[in-house]
Amino acid sequence: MSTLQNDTLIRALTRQPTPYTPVWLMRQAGRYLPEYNDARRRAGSFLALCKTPSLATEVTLQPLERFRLDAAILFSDILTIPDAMGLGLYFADGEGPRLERPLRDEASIARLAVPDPAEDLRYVGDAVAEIRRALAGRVPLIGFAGSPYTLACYMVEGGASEDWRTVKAMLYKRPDLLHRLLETNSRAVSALLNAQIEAGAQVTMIFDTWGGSLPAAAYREFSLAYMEKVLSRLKRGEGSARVPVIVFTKGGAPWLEQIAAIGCDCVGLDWSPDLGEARQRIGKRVALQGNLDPMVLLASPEEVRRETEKVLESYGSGAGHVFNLGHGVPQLAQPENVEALVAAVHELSPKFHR
Ligand code: 1CP
Repeated sequence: MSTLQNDTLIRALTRQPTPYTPVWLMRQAGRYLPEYNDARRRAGSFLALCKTPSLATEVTLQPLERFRLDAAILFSDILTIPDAMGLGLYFADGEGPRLERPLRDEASIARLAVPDPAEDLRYVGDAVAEIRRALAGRVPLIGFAGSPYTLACYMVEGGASEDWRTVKAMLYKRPDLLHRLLETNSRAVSALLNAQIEAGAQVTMIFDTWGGSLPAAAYREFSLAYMEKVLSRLKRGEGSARVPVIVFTKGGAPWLEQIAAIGCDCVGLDWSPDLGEARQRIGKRVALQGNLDPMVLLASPEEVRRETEKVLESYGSGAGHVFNLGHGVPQLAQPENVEALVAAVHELSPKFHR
């Protein structure tokens, strides 16, 4: 960690003072960048990008060449775990991810094994190591995985869903089966995150994209409890080498206090809560990441700057804020708007750190 030229992200995540608010963006590498689409074409597919460490490295660095971002995030996907479990991940053109063999019965869930990150997911650790070398200490590298529940959503449903009816039906009809799957997933997630940390990831983030689709009690039992298990198994290191952990539940605003209590360093917020109110609720215990509405990136640079300032003002003065969107960069975002966002955070935030 001492080799980092820019450690503002690490400092903000541990609520130490910084000269300005660090900024990175979920999905900062992706289809809104022409150079990403070019690399994807060369690779042949999205999965080939993920599975070829030199290409994953190239794509991870693309947004950093354009914008003054304060972090890199590993180019990969949460669905590499179900892929390594043999569920047959593929991407139909123009559609989201699909699994050939979704889990629908007791036997397939009982058969499921935790993938060995050194074997089936070796390309992930290799990409982390190669990205660290290429970054040469410019900014920290964030590793990530999906939450056990969010992975279960795709694994049971077989793909994206409006209402997640199949996994929720299992939750009510066969909670024992879902618990069994979540236990397997939590072991797979902690093993993959530990492998990323070992390979050089300096921050870890858990994406709980679909936990927010559950009622409060079910969220605690089926999503939050398993993220807590993941955190308890992480080899986070100590002192200046300690790896901070960010937990992001989309739609998790009603449960911020409970999320802040599972042992994470930072809670990621989607665009819905007022950042100042979230800070009042949990800002004494954890750092906060967020929470500009991604759709602001479909407006003009002036509007992006104005909305960015509102988010900074809402958090107010002091340490503990990592600027981000409330969810990923939309595919139709103009790169000049992303540029305006990053520039605005660097220009407008120092006054909140004096
Ligand atoms: O090129 C393409 O067509 C693929 C588009 C794409 C990209 C760029 C997918 C397919 N995944 C990714 C990369 C990705 N996925 C990153 C890279 C790092 C970054 O720059 O941020 C990360 C962190 C993810 C994580 C991810 N994948 C999540 C959690 C975060 C979120 O967006 O909520 C989820 C739910 C996925 C599944 C997934 N993979 C891809 C898509 C389009 C989806 C979402 C499917 C759905 O709508 O349910």
